[in-house]
Amino acid sequence: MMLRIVTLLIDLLLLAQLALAGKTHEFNFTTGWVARNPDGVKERKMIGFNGEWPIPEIHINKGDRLIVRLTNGFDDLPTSLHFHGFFHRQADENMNQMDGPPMVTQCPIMPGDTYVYNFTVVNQVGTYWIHSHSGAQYTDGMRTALIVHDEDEPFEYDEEKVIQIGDHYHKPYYEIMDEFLSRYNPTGAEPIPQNILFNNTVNASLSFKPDTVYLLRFINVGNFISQYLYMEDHDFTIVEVDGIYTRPNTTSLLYLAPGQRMSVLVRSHSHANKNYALMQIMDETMLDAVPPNLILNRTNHIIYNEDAPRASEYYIDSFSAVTNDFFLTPLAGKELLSDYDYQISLDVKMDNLGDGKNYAFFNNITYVAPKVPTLITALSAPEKLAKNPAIYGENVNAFVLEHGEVIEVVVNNYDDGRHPFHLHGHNFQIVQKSDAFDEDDAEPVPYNEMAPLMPYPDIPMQRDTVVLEPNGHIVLRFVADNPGIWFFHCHVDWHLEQGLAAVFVEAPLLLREKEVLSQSFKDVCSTGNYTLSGNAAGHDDDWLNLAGLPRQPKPLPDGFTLKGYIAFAVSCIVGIWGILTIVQYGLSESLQNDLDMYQNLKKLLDDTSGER
Ligand SMILES: *[C@@H]1O[C@H](CO)[C@@H](O)[C@H](O)[C@H]1NC(C)=O
Ligand SMILES: *[C@@H]1O[C@H](CO)[C@@H](O)[C@H](O)[C@H]1NC(C)=O
Ligand SMILES: *[C@@H]1O[C@H](CO)[C@@H](O)[C@H](O)[C@H]1NC(C)=O
Ligand SMILES: *[C@@H]1O[C@H](CO)[C@@H](O)[C@H](O)[C@H]1NC(C)=O
Ligand SMILES: *[C@@H]1O[C@H](CO)[C@@H](O)[C@H](O)[C@H]1NC(C)=O
Ligand SMILES: *[C@@H]1O[C@H](CO)[C@@H](O)[C@H](O)[C@H]1NC(C)=O
Ligand SMILES: *[C@@H]1O[C@H](CO)[C@@H](O)[C@H](O)[C@H]1NC(C)=O
Ligand SMILES: *[C@@H]1O[C@H](CO)[C@@H](O)[C@H](O)[C@H]1NC(C)=O
Ligand SMILES: [Cu+2]
Repeated sequence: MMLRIVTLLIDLLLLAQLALAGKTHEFNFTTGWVARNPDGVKERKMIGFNGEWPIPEIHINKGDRLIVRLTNGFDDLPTSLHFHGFFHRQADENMNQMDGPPMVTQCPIMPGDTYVYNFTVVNQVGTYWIHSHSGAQYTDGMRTALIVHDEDEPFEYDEEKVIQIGDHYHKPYYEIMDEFLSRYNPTGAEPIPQNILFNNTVNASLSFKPDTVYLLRFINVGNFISQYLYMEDHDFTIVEVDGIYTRPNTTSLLYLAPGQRMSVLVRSHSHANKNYALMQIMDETMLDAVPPNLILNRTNHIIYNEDAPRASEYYIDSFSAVTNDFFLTPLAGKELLSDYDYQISLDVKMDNLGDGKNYAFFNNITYVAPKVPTLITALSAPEKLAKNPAIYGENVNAFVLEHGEVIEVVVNNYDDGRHPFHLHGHNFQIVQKSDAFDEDDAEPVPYNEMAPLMPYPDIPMQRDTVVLEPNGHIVLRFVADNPGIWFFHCHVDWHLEQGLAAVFVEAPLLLREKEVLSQSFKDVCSTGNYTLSGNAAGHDDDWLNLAGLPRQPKPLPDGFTLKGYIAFAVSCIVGIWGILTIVQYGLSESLQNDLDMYQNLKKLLDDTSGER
């Protein structure tokens, strides 16, 4: 007995010490629109905090507490904030409610209301970022870097620079979304950005001193397009990827998809009197069509000597030397999780539903937010039902994970687009990662457990965002050691809006023991009229009654394919306007790639239907 009390006291002392060790960083942020001209081409409104944009970077140390009071300063939009890459796992309690995605782990923050994000960063270091998880708000600037410094960094450098890269649109996200998720865009062609930014500007320069080692932390904070990065006459030594230290790997060419981070060491030249180019180039294969006026690359400037001319753009022959993250090795050397206890297999498809809009699917289900945040459902359900996927609603793609299981997630791409998949609350081992199958008429190549395409790595790479290649597959493994409701989704924000998401309900019974909802959480739900108890359809009398559950639209009628739909839409117009010849000409071209055709079709439909 005595001994137990003594150990308990020692534990308490240790806990108190831990709590004292960290500093608290407090921020009060109010969202709002601010006029800016990031690319020098067009002034537009961006989403800033406290009237400021770009939003200042946040730097903290391992073990510190972060308190962000996020006030919704919009007139008419809900909001929320995600701490990308954080596990929210604390020694004594769970902090799933700090993760950010609305209707998954919290209620949306309504205009005028404030939600308090408050958690310590335990055992995580490196390069992270924060961004809105509502609508596509981060596309419009509601994002910034969050760096967790580590006293025991396993590499040395003289200076650090954080660089956010991303795509940039001239219209606000909600206007783009209306046009994108519309029956007038039946192929689901993604909105084409007008530009790419380098740390929220263009033609940027970084000053370099001779004989200096720089740590450059790159973060792709964009919505859609991945980017290549390379520097004239300098190499990059990769040392960290998504918060995971890696064995140093030297390369000349990086690739970052939205959500991904890479930190590299760059040693500057000794006798440098000239300046060099740091290039960023769009992965144009992600675009359905490349408009002639689109600038696919940007030259940024490494300045050794202010008096010397700036470098002009620097060409490379091909992108084939790009670092493949599958072959990187985490420094910690965690071995392959041998075999799995539970396998989740997800087939990615894009297709139209009966409303003519183009959606994205996992296993034929497109994510439709429930009426009650999934975390609330997990915490409020009768204990015997908390593990029943039915109560979470069929349109959230809920998978219930048992505590301690090795989970294998197989994602097969039946689409010819690239999709960077991001898992909240964990990082995962990349066990398989196929190449792209993107030649004309390529067939999807799903994962075949009996004949994997590559040898399983002994020490697989770990990260939190990984690119699924066109028609290819990825296989990921992680241990379900972090009770919570964790979103798994494509980080192309347009694709998330199309429904490319699933929800992992991890160890709900343990979660209920360790997650205590804050007053702020409850207040925000109350302002939005969200219940604190209920299944996905809002019922807490009969938990298996899902009447009124938000569901995906009905499929297109049988035999109604995309082509059929377009032909149908077109023939209606033809009937009305008798412009058969123009339309036939249009149809004889490849529909998929003919933007003009779409513009015309859209205009015709706009003109003929009074609905819009
Ligand atoms: C942030 O807001 C809280 C609550 O309104 C207030 O107590 C605190 O002083 C504010 N902090 C800063 C840094 O403005
Ligand atoms: C960036 O550089 C390009 C090419 O030199 C130039 O046309 C453009 O005006 C510059 N934009 C800004 C905002 O400096
Ligand atoms: C943040 O959380 C800590 C630990 O639960 C608590 O002591 C503190 O009062 C909280 N701060 C705010 C502003 O909610
Ligand atoms: C990038 O932008 C942030 C925020 O405006 C700024 O604090 C930082 O110094 C910039 N980084 C570089 C490398 O210029
Ligand atoms: C950059 O893009 C332009 C077209 O937008 C192209 O003419 C030029 O060759 C590209 N430069 C590099 C370095 O790829
Ligand atoms: C560096 O990465 C490449 C693939 O991008 C891989 O082939 C090589 O083995 C790696 N080298 C080391 C030392 O990790
Ligand atoms: C999706 O629907 C198709 C066609 O109805 C069917 O063949 C396929 O098995 C379904 N896939 C899954 C994973 O349910
Ligand atoms: C919540 O309900 C109240 C009373 O019915 C209503 O006045 C308010 O507009 C509702 N709020 C929201 C966000 O729907
Ligand atoms: Cu995607």
